[in-house]
Amino acid sequence: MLTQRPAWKALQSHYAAVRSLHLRDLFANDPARGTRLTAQAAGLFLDFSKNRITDETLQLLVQLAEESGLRARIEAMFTGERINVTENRAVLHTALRARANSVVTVDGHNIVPGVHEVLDKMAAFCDKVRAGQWLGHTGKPIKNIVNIGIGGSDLGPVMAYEALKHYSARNLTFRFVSNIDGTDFTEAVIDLDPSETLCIVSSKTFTTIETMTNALSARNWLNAPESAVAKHFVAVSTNAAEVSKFGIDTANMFGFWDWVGGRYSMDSAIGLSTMLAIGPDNFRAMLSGFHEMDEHYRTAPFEQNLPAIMGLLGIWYCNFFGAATVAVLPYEQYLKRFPAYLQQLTMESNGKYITIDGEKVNYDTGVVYWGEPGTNGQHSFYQMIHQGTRLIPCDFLAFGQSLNPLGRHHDILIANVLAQAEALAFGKPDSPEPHRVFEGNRPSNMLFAEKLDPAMLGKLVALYEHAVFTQGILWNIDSFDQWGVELGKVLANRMIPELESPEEPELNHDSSTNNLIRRYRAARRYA
Ligand code: G6Q
Repeated sequence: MLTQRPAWKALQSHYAAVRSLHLRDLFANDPARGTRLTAQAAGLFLDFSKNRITDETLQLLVQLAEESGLRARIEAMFTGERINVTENRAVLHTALRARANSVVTVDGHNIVPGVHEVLDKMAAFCDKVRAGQWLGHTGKPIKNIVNIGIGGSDLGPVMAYEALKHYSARNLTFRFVSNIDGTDFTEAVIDLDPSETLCIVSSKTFTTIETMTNALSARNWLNAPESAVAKHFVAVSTNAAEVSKFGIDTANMFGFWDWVGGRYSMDSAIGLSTMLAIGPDNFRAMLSGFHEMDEHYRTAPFEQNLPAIMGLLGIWYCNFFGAATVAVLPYEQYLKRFPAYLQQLTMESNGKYITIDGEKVNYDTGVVYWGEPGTNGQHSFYQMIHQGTRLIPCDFLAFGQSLNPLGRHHDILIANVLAQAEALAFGKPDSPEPHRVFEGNRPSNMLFAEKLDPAMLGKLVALYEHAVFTQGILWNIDSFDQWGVELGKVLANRMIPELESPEEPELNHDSSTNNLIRRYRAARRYA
């Protein structure tokens, strides 16, 4: 049990001593702090000196990781052990970016050649579409790509498209449809010509109600004979039978495997829209970035290991300071969907109260991830981070170069992110008016890289994937299942006929749900 570990107990008494230390004093008494409490890997620099820690904190957190067997669990993940215990699956998103000559075995079979086969097939397809050689049923080249998917089959593709837009083919239009709300599909295609549009139906299972309903609406929108479907629909899935039932030629299906979790799949064939946007070479550069961070996580000592440090600091704030959230604040407009992407990665992975041994935890797990790009957030919720009553650790992300240099914009942007971290840490204690006092001592990480490119995006995503893994191991939970989303799905499916039935249905829910169903039926106006 986590709370019985010697390092945990040591951290508890250590916390009692550290909680009252102020970053002002920690910096004043230790001029080297700002350069010592840093780490770097693969061109990514992490300054974690503005955290409420001492060298001893880091050492105890690393000890906790060691007592929790983190090193062995990392190897277990990378080598394909079935560490997703509730689904009895291996967890091998790292194999998606393994070098072509490496060997990763699942059930005695090397899976790496299959990964590269799919990548090659994706590349050939993308080259054809990008060259204007993939023609729609009326002979027009494809100009628009619509990715239809939800959850892990949407958030990664949307985030990556936005993040790497600078590198994308601007003659192609990309849209993403996820929500079952008909407005999502309607607005996504409102200005598109179906005869110039390719739909990617992205669904691991090919049974997800939102995706299949949107795919059917897209099929109707195409408004063309059955023979046209193969030219306008491709699938990314593990379920060939359902793909061909839909009418998609399985020659135009891009596969992946049950050892790729949805929220860990943006670098599998689920990234087909990303590859269409940025091209196969850039996609491969992104995979190399992922791989570099994988290697760093697997080999670097925890004291210098970026994902381990970030994961452990998360534990420090969650379990000792009682922080309930982390704000992710990218000072890079192209990363505007990064916080939303991280919400799924972190919260679906670690929002769990049952351990892998089937027991209820007696400590907190998982925190709320949220954020907006800077500087926009500064003009809204930063107030609470600076002067609120709650502790909100922040991850700032900043880059040395703008992808769109424009006058003084980038210097002003970077001055703001550095100033925010400084203000949060050191505050302004000496104002005569209480409302102008900034207590400071509000912790943050600063991630800094030269510029955002495909490889760097891969590194950033892998960094958070492995930070999440680190926490999941210490919390002793299964970071790779998602049973918590099942109940709502079952109940909704049961309710659909009650909403749609022409006769008044007999309702056996609670009185609130019954009443709301009756209200909806009365308000329902469309056919
Ligand atoms: C992610 C989850 C979930 C999943 C979606 C879509 O880890 O498993 O978000 O990605 O429910 O599932 P399909 O790809 O099967 O449609």
